[in-house]
Amino acid sequence: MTRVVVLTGAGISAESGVPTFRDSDGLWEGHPVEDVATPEGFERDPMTVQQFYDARRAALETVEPNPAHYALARLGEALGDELVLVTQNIDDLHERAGSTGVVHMHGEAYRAWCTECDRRWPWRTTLVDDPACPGCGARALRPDVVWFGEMPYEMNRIAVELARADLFVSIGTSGAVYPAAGFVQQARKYGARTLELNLEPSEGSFYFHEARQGPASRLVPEWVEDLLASRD
Ligand code: BJW
Repeated sequence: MTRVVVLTGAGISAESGVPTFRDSDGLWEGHPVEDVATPEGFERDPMTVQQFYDARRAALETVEPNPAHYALARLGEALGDELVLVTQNIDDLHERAGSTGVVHMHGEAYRAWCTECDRRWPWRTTLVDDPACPGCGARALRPDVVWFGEMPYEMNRIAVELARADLFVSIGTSGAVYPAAGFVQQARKYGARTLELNLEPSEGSFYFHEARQGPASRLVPEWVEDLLASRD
């Protein structure tokens, strides 16, 4: 039995047309990241941040999963509970490709969080118009995503899975953001083999036993085929 933990980042959705975060100009679709992905930025200018997430939520309606998402769904079908798929992405492309039980450690674009009653709701429309919370009626909804300085979701579960993993695979992430960037070291400490699949070497590439460079739409299906063939 091989227990596999896969971590995905923005690079896996890039070929579907979802922009990554760290382009060469250091801006995130024209916004400095600290203006739109920190609680302080939201406090300072909630309308800009809500508009930014409303636009990204709407843009997700126009994109489709790519062969990398489908390959991971196929792997999930074959491995069942032996695969844990953790994503930093807030899009739902893994689910649309057929993956189940995806751990969204940085939250989800299609969810809203009421900071008044602390309940979370499926949300597909806009938040910039300050709608009332369906539970308590307060006008205190924000995107249910994890900003800098906030605690990512399901960290205890992820730590347990990294400690049990035989194989840790990181796909399409720059390794610039913690705690996800530290998962490779956690997994290695407990004896997992580690593999990076990324367009270019990430910031933490040297922590991996092996790093392959190329587009996720090619590398991920190839790796999945190899892994499934080795189990036959
Ligand atoms: C392709 C490709 C293709 C392209 N095929 N590949 C100093 C030192 C260490 C840590 C800190 C520090 N100061 C502060 C911190 C902590 C901070 C942090 O890491 N800051 C860094 C800037 C240093 N982290 C936090 O605050 C986190 N919370 C926290 O630490 O709580 C305390 C804690 C401690 C210990 C345990 C538990 C908790 C919270 C981080 C929240 C990040 N939030 C965001 C926004 C989410 C919502 C949204 O989407 O809007 O998450 S920021 C953004 O970055 C987003 C992403 O998930 C995240 C990572 O980005 P990702 O996915 O790696 O994308 P890119 O663009 O960076 O890279 C894409 C890669 O794909 C590139 O390498 C390309 O080459 C590649 N690629 N096309 C394959 N076709």
